[in-house]
Amino acid sequence: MKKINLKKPLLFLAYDQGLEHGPTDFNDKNIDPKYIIHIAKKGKFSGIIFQKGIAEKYKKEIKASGIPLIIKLNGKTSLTKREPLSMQITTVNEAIKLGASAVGYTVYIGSRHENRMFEEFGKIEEKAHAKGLLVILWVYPRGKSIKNDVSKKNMAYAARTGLELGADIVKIKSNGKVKDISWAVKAAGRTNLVIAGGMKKNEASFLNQIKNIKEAGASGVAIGRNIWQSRNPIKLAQKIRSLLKN
Ligand code: FBP
Repeated sequence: MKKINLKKPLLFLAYDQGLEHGPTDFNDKNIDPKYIIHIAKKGKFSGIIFQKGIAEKYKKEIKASGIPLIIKLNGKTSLTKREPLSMQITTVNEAIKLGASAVGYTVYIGSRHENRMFEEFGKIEEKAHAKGLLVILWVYPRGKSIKNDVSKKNMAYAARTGLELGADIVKIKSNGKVKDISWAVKAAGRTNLVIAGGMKKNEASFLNQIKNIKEAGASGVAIGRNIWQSRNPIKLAQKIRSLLKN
């Protein structure tokens, strides 16, 4: 099991979109998990995020890359239009068998079903920590009651939820404003805060967003589409890493 160093800037490569969005995000190149593993290795990512199926089928390549593996334990498709609910698909033990260094879980705060996800996550967090794994919590305000998921208030609420629920790293969406991210960093306390990428943007505005994330004091980013939809993902990863270090 490769360790994730929480003292260094965090740059995670997310690739659970095949389930969350369907293959609609992909082209001929990035539909292949081998290409993503190659990017993670050459781009020196802090970790790569997969659902268990890809982790099982590409175990050999993941191991050879030497990049820490994060297994997402829950997930859902985008086909249901009900109040958001994402339930557990696999277990901490299975993640360990697959060689994971950390497990990931999404909660939708504000959803009618948030308590079910909290309950499930609570058990996962205890088990993962008992077995020495890091725990990464995606916290996305979502559902009928949420008017603006990236308001200053909701970003800080998401960040604080990560601390309150025992995550080592909390992943939130952001409005890109330094002062709002910085308030969310404070709200997360000793939980490391990373920012999600979102839809593909032009490189200059994406890199500007990374500068703001760094200036706000966040621990890093966990991004997918902006990397593997880029024409030159490895070069882009280098640019992001150097901005996060400065
Ligand atoms: P992106 O950088 O591609 O936005 O990925 C980040 C992420 O959190 C993924 O892990 C996840 O699949 C996706 O966003 C979910 O986003 P949403 O629920 O908004 O569709």
